[in-house]
Amino acid sequence: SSLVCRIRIKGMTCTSCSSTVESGLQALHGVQRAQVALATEEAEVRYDPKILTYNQILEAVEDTGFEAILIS
Ligand code: 9UX
Repeated sequence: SSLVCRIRIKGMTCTSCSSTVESGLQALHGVQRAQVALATEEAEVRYDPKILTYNQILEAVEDTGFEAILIS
């Protein structure tokens, strides 16, 4: 089973920023798919809730140096 969450990410100013965030999310154990859109400042992440919580996903984004806020 999997869940999808959407996250607002603040502070990304170029495509390298969004690539860094996206790669970081994709490298997380339990993440099945991650897409980061620079223009909308949003990430969509499909993950296995048995392995990861959305709080851990937010923390992983913040560890890459950007502010992360859960949207849904
Ligand atoms: Mo682009 Mo982002 O030159 O931290 S990588 S601004």
